[in-house]
Amino acid sequence: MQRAREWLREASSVAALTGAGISAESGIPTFRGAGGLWREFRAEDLATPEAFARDPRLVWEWYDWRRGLIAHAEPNAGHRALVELAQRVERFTLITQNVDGLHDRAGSRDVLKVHGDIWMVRCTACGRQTRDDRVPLPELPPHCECGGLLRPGVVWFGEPLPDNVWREAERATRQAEVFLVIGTAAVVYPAAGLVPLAKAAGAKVIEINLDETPYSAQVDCSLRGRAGELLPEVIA
Ligand code: BJW
Ligand code: ZN
Repeated sequence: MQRAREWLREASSVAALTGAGISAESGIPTFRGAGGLWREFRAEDLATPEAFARDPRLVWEWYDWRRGLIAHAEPNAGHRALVELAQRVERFTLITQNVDGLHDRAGSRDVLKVHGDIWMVRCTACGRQTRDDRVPLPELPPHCECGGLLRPGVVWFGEPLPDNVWREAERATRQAEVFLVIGTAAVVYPAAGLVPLAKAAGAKVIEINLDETPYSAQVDCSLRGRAGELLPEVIA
């Protein structure tokens, strides 16, 4: 912990990659592990273009349920610690796999959302993207003004990440002197690949997670515990 604190204090360039674990203390279920199920489905069953093609209503019911949870949740001490860190470091980039928008609501700016945003919808017919904050949605599945079926503005398995966002995430990772990996199982690629990329580019990598991950043995400092408790301590 002490070493990690010093690295962060001395660094002029820091990047952080967050996952579902940072929002767990806000009451948002994670994808994997305890509480990672919705009805009898796993994320891998629902977060795919195939699942949506087969049963758009079922997939939308899952998203509508999650949008309701998120709308009633508040950012926690972990989200807030990253806002504070950004104010102190010369160059700070926040990369998140989360679609919940809690980093924005905590006050983080220019968040790189590599898996999209649950509050955005995109028309599968005309391609129009809009924000829709309504909870619950009045119609499931929702439709566009053009009559086309709307889909959530998120990245499903087998789909490419938004190009510009991903390029920025890679660039920030290569430049980082310190790279924080927070609350992610680090099993979904290409996002998880940012961890070895940071390491190869010479960053000190600090992991914060309740459990071990595939990268725990390779990082420079692995802190075990809750993000909402450890992050405020490590930036202190
Ligand atoms: C705490 C805590 C607390 C809890 N404090 N910690 C075989 C090998 C390698 C790759 C592949 C492969 N087969 C297929 C692939 C590719 C695939 C992939 O990676 N699959 C693996 C699962 C095998 N990847 C893709 O398909 C990606 N696209 C792609 O590769 O495109 C290629 C392409 C190029 C060109 C054209 C076409 C295609 C896309 C991946 C999209 C992932 N999408 C989702 C859904 C987003 C929308 C939504 O939210 O519904 O993203 S899946 C889901 O997993 C979501 C998450 O962002 C993502 C990562 O999950 P995360 O954040 O790690 O959460 P959990 O729940 O897994 O972990 C929580 C962690 O927190 C745990 O470790 C806890 O211990 C910890 N924790 N409480 C601290 N309080
Ligand atoms: Zn349309």
